Amino acid sequence: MNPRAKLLSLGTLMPVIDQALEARFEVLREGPAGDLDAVIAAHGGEIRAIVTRGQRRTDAALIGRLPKLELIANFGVGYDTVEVEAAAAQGVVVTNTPDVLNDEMGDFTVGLLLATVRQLPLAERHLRGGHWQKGAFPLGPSLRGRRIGIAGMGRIGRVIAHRLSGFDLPISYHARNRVPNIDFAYHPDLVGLARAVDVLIVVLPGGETTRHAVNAEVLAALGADGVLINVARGSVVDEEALIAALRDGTILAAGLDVFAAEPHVPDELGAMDNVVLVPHIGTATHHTRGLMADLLIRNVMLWFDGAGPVTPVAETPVVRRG
Ligand code: 8YV
Repeated sequence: MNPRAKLLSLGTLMPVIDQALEARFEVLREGPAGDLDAVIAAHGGEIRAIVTRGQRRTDAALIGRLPKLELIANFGVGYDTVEVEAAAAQGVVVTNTPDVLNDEMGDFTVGLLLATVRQLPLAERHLRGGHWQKGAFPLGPSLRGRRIGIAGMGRIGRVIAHRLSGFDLPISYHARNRVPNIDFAYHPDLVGLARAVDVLIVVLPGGETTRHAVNAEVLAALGADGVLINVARGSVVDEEALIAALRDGTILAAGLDVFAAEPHVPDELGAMDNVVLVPHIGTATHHTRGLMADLLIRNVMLWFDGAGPVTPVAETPVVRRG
């Protein structure tokens, strides 16, 4: 019997993924302190796939130490922690888990928007803290009359826009290019979009090209009644500038699922009442994480069956194997 192919599993994956992979592969893992050197020294020449959920970077240095690497399977649609250029240069295919999470992200984003604008967590704290008996929760902001802006009109952005179309509010968007076959107003630059709306929903992909795309200028353009919702990546927003904008009233409020240095969340944000903070849970349901797990497993299995991956990313060409 042929020895099992060696696969490197980075970070904590769902048990269903671990079980499926262990049934077919020799699964190697980082040391207890996240130390990879020992495992690479022992097996680096034979590792043929990496599976990761992006808790640590799969960078050029790591990829370069694995000469037999063929596949990097990323758990998540965003693969900003995988250095795709280095993978492509070495002929390694990268896969992600697109589409199966679009509806969940649409639902979640609407929820976070409403929670932020209608101050639901603050109202709940008011009730649980026993303050209702002493006085009604004060009147607060509304979604009524607002103009919605969506930064990023990819698959998730389009689902969010579709969901919000039922809210009878004008929707406009910014993306690198105008998206065909949609009716929403297009803004070629983000500052222009921020100036035109009162709610800015960020669904841009992460990575260097979008780093701090939402900066002090964008926040100033969003304005004193403005609400920022970030369900994309913490890196897309200049967190320091956001903290300053929330503190000095440059914008009204923010709802954040993602942060610059997760799981660290700046104390300043935690101390503010005009922010809703949740721990990167956009896709965190049994239903959707199950679909993401299935897709990741299928990508790995089909690759090693010689049938090619299901969802390779655009940057890495699929080399059909003989
Ligand atoms: C997950 C995500 O939280 O799909 C993504 O890009 O950010 C989320 O679905 C993450 O990938 C799993 O840790």
